[in-house]
Amino acid sequence: MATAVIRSTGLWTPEHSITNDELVTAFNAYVAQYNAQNADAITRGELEALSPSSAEFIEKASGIQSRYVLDKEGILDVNRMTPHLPLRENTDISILAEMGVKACRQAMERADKTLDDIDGVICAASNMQRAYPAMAIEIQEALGIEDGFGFDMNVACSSATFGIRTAASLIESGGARAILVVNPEICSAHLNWRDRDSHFIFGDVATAILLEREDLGDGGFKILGSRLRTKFSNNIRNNFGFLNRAESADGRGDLGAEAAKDDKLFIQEGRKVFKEVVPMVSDMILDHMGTLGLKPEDMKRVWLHQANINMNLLIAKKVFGREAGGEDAPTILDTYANTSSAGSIIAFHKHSDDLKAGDKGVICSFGAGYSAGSIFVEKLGG
Ligand code: CO8
Repeated sequence: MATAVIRSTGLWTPEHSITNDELVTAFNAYVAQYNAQNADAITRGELEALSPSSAEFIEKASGIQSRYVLDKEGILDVNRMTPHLPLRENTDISILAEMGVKACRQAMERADKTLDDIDGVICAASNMQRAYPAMAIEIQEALGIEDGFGFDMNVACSSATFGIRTAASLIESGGARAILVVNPEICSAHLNWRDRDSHFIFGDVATAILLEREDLGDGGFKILGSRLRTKFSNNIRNNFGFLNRAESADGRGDLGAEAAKDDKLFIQEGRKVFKEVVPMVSDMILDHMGTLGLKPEDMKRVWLHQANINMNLLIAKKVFGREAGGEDAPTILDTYANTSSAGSIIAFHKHSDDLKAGDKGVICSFGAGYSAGSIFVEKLGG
């Protein structure tokens, strides 16, 4: 059986960034406006007054200091609090595909690969822009891969690791020579920016991973083993979907109003997620490590999903069996926030060049589903 390697990665970061202070200023202006407009109902006890957010809380509870977004203005506009991403013609490239293409091109450049080297595109992300045609096929078309295939998959925050496993299987079984796994994430469009508990959590980005059969090139990271796990949980949920129109009493399908309802956006029980996911993920990594005959001291680095700094420090401590720091488990959520499936790939992209041939590490995702994936890798020479 052939061996698959991660030959390179690509990263596209939006131009605009929002600091916690900017975000909290806008949120608190909304709170003041809401409370003033509903003062009578609040006094009568019919409505609850909203509480202000705080930049100190956000950084302490999550480690996030800022986030990149596609549209800053729409999010900070107190009367909108949603990014403005104008509708494009069907003849124009869609926004998700455009982001994905940029990340793919960088991954191809870094691996010195041409379009003729690539057989497939897997678009693996939390939210697709539409049901069909597949985003992956549009990315394949925009890149110019004439003879190949593309398909979409969604495993929420674990989409990238599940995508890597899928691409590696295709390569190992002879179904493809090289595959681009691409993770365009527009988290800002399915985040409720009016919700104090979660308004600070997400950012936008696109990453790409180029996987190839080992004998077709040099360098990169050999995949030593991969493991995928899921366990159903309602603690992270988004009820937006094609049934929303049919669910509405009048069947008129006012998707605008439906989509703005809170449960049609990201909702979570953050505390429960924290408590349940930390053991699930650390046990998975340690068990997988044992199966591969590896010990904590054999591990150079863990590139973890980027949701919460405290969560990552706890997982890294369990994996290494000692206090772990930024060298062991790099953090990118301080400037990117949670970018769903792309988080662990950004960490890998930015913090893997310094590894030496033979160094080992694990890329690990976790999130909605629950879903978790671990990809153990070893740096190749060349
Ligand atoms: N400002 C000030 N105070 C606040 C704020 C705020 N913004 N928000 C809450 N508080 C208050 C609360 O009211 C509470 O007050 P009190 O103690 O008086 O009741 C206090 O702060 C503590 O609140 P919490 O218990 O909620 O705070 P936590 O310490 O638990 O921190 C976190 C909240 C940061 C959300 C934390 O629980 C966390 O990070 N949990 C893990 C979450 C996680 O990993 N989720 C994964 C989701 S990502 C994923 O799977 C991808 C989904 C698909 C992508 C979707 C894209 C949109």
